[in-house]
Amino acid sequence: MQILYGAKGAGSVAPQALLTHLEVPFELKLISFDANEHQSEAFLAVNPRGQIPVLVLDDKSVLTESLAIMLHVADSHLSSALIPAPGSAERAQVYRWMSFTATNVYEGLLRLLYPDMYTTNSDLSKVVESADQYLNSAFGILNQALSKGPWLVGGRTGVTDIYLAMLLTWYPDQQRLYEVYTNLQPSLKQTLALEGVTRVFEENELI
Ligand SMILES: N[C@@H](CCC(=O)N[C@@H](CS)C(=O)NCC(=O)O)C(=O)O
Repeated sequence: MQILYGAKGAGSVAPQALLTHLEVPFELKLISFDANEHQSEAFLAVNPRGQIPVLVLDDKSVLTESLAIMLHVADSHLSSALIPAPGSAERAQVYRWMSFTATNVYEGLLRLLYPDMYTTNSDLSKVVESADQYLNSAFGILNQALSKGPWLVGGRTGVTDIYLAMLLTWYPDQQRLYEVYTNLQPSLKQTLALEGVTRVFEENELI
């Protein structure tokens, strides 16, 4: 059985929601950042980067990086219609928006929420300020992309939307986020309507 290493409310939520929605059997192994388990010898042997999520596949190979995990799981269930066919123009858009959200939104949120990781200066305010600007620019672009309907690709909710939903719920000022970028909340709601997804987000206390 596949093993998903994760932490409550953290980057494992999107893979957990995807696997749950697809009814893929998996074991969830939660690690505690408070107890520094991500820096333990045992966990570093799994992911030397000391980060979650990690998916250990049935053949025991280790897959790190949330983007890779999401695409691999969706690819393994092409009939679910959560990801368009390889080589199609729509699949290209999945690559575009998964990369965009992983590199702009995920990374921007890490800077916003954990500014101490990005500076040696005791004044964290500049890191926070620039991260917020960076994120808002990305949210504006996503808001525009969602103007045609509450999904990023292909006229239906898919793997990119599940990934985005996790990231949206991390932004500290949820009220402002959805007031300013009015297409984001309809996208989140559509994604939460997928079977099993609301339960995972609730268990992780993201909603
Ligand atoms: N690029 C990685 C980022 C993963 C990441 O930053 N995970 C966080 C939790 S959301 C983590 O494990 N942080 C612990 C650390 O960086 O020491 C991915 O997309 O999977």
